Amino acid sequence: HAADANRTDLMTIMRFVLNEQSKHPESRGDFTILLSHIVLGCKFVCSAVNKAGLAKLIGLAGETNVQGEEQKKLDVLSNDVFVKALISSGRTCILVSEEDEEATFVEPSQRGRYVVVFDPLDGSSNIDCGVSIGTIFGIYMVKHSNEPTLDDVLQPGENMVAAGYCMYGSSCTFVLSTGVGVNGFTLDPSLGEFILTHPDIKIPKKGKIYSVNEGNAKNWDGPTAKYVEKCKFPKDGSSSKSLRYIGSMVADVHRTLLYGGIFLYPADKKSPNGKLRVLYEVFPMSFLMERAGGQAFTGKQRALELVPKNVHERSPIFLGSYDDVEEIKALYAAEV
Ligand code: AHM
Ligand code: MG
Repeated sequence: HAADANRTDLMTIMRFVLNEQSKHPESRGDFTILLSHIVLGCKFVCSAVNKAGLAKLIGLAGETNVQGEEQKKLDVLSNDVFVKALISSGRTCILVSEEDEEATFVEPSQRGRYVVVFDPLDGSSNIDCGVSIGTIFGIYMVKHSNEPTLDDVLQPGENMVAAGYCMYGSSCTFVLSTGVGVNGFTLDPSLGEFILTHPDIKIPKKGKIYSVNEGNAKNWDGPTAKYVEKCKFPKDGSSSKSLRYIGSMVADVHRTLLYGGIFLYPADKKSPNGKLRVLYEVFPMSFLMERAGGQAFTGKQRALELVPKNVHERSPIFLGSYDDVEEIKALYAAEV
């Protein structure tokens, strides 16, 4: 379908989620309210990210704000906004953020049924040069709502009820799965609304791109090294793959989801568990990949079956097109 420039029937993200919820008569609208607070956080971060370069230039010109304090760092600012938005939604009971050492337990008067794990601003090494960064989140339902404990957070990824990310790039894109299918929304800045632009995203079954930090190659394990060698020098007559690596997980995964291919953050000798965090990086992205028809593998098991033992645990991850992940699984299986 050609895009209709005069479209008058706008499917906003809130309308979309309300529609989905109306299919579940037992739903009380709590999820929609929670999501509206996450969306607000993303809009705030989007606007802050867009102004960041400017604020910096003004700072360089010798300006400080009225209190004479330095600008709050963007990742700290984003975290503050999300924590406050999530608590004030009245629908959360535990929050785990990459920025906070400990999980936050919401006090009983503001407590709800959802656990939210998130990385408020991932890819921070890319902030200062204006490269795409993003927010990643996953949502669980609390198991024992009267007395929430860490046990409610340390659940396998397959228990998530929803996951998504927002990418602050050349446009601001919000990708969400509430369990069935994956949908993408683009912020219309003049409306301040996310509009459905990528309905029912399906990742191509096989891709032509691999995405990995090859600077770590000397420390890779056998299967990872073999796989990447195969991407460059295929022996089965297929053409070699292209390499794309932004170093910003949201951007690398977003491209993988739309164009197909594989994203790897493998184990290496220096970091035996890789770099990426299970709860708020590996799980949400694995959840989206599976819902879009792809796969996510840790080198040992299906990523979503992992049971984390602590909130900031890391895991190696290989995710993307079904057939491409199948190949890396076969190489690990041949190892043992
Ligand atoms: P961060 O949470 O400190 O920003 O690190 C996470 C980022 C991911 O976005 C990205 O996939 C990865 O780090 C890149 O790591 P590397 O620079 O080692 O390739
Ligand atoms: Mg991160």
